[in-house]
Amino acid sequence: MDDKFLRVAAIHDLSGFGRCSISVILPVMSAMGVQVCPVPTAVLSSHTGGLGEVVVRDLTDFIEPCLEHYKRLEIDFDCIYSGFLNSQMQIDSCLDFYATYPKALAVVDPVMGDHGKPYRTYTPEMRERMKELVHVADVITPNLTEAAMLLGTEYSRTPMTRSQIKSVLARLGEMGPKMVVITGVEMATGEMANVGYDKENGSFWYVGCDYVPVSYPGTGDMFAAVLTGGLLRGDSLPLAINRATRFLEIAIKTTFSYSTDTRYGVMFEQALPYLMQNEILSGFSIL
Ligand code: PXL
Repeated sequence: MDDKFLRVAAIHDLSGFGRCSISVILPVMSAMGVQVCPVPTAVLSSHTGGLGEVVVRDLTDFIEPCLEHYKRLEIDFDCIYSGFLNSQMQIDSCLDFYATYPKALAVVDPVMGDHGKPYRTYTPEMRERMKELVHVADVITPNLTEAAMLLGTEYSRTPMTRSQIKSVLARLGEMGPKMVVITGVEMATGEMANVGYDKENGSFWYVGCDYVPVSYPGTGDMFAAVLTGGLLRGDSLPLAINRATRFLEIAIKTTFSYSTDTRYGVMFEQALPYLMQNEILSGFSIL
């Protein structure tokens, strides 16, 4: 009976304070009617974005036995979704998860950095090996920093033309995934956008969003969670990007209106009912 409903294994960290990773993925996907089974890669007192000395407990030795337990239970997953990883060995464990459930939607959020810089804990070896996860993924959701790391190009803050971002999407598609979504792209027109590429039908998509002059941690996690929930519920790629973009826009603008400390993350809790409406959207266009 329970198997009729959508179930996701989310291989990500659990950060207590600051609204990122499992702390946002769980409520967001639950609101979308999707069951999340967290597979924590580490437990942290907060995210690592400027909140001082963080208390961390690595869980590298937890992931593989966790997978073994799920195999013994003979439960199935509709999606395996990996995000923030805490060691190189965890990349092997993620590869094992993807290989064990070949029919599941393989979502890889290649969390590695932001604003042109790698996160402190992401070693050059881990960044190199992230390509192995991208290779087996159905869907990847890098920001522009992560896209540059994957492609081995220089990160540039210069706004992009439509043809430039299409080329980035297509080159990431050549690395393996069927769908590529890049978040937080500043366009030469001055607009901010999230863009996508569906390799199977060769389509490129554009969803613009209102610019807010601050940046919050965890927005990439929240975006990937809504996108994944949407795809699992049957959204086309542009519909899912549109849904994730609108949700983030509501949550970010609400937060900005309160002038809170940006390190505390996005006040998305009041916006969760939006995800329950399963509204049909049309705010996307061809890229
Ligand atoms: O949102 C990405 C993320 C996830 N997990 C941890 C982080 C960050 C970004 O800073 O520190 C622990």
